[in-house]
Amino acid sequence: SKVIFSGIQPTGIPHLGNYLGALRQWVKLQETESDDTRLLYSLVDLHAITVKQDPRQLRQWRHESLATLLAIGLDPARSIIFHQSDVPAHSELMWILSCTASVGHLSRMTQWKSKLALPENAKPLDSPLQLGLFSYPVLQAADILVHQATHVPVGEDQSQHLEFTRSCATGFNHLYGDVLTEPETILSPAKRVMSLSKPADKKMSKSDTNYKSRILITDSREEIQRKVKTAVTDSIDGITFDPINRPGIANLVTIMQYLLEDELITPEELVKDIPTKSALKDRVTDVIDAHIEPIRERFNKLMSPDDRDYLIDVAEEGAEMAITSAEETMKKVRDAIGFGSAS
Ligand code: AQP
Repeated sequence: SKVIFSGIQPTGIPHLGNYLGALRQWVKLQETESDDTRLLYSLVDLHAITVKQDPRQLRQWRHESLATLLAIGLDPARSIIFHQSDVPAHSELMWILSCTASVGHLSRMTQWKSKLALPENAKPLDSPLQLGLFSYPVLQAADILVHQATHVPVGEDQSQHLEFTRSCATGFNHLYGDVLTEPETILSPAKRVMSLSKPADKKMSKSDTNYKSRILITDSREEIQRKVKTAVTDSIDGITFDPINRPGIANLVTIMQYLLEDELITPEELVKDIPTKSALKDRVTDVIDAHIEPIRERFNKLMSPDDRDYLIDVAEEGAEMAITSAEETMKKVRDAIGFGSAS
């Protein structure tokens, strides 16, 4: 049967890129998948520490990130929602996979290079690189394979890692027999939402030092308005949809289109009656605000002291179910390798 797994780093409140590229898809799968599909969504805190974190801040982010997952509509009665570090099997399988994973393949991954702002052709030994930042795709492979996921909904930036995950599964199966499942990638239509300050070449990102480059899914109307107002556009008169020559305008229009989710309206039609940049920005602000207002309200309620214990219970129950799911796989893995007594 089907198993869907995905994760998000608890490194701040998710932005519209995370939401449109991944999180909204998670909620939709909850609505469209039949009851026998297992859904697992993880707050991948072990990934968060590949860069320096302040422990108090990380604890706060873990709590807030769980609240955002519930605020967007994930239902703990349907989906297994858990903190990755509560399920030690993820780390155990990572070690096992790293005994067969290829360093050559890992060094072709582009994400550690972009986190260190290195050129694409940089090699691990040329850089001040921590082992964890280099090898975290192996942990990501373990996250997915430990639950025998068949499908993984992610944004386009993760496609390369999914390819690597499949190679980890084949590498293991080649040595030890057919134990691990090769997962398929599910890309949402909003593959890559761009930064509001560098729309031509940077994706919207949590770690961008310019907080105005991203809209958080809990931002107030005023914050949305302020950020959209300062979004970089161009000096061409009027509004046209032209992603190559007008990336700033195109990014705002596609954000609006993804949020409206009306397949019958093309971006060209959307901009047809909008005369000026300021009119476009007003319209975009309205659309974003209308969409995230209920999320923001549920988030604020979940963050109140009254709901603290509820969130702790959700995390505990999620961890328990995720441990059971992971153990089903780990029994087979340990058995295939020769650990434990023969069954
Ligand atoms: N700009 C984006 N457009 C579409 N999808 C995106 N995702 C991230 N940015 C965009 C998708 O969101 C999911 C969770 O992301 P994550 O927090 O685990 O990792 P990330 O890609 O590292 O997110 P950020 O915001 O860019 O964080 P930093 O700045 O730390 O790198 C993933 O499915 C991702 O594809």
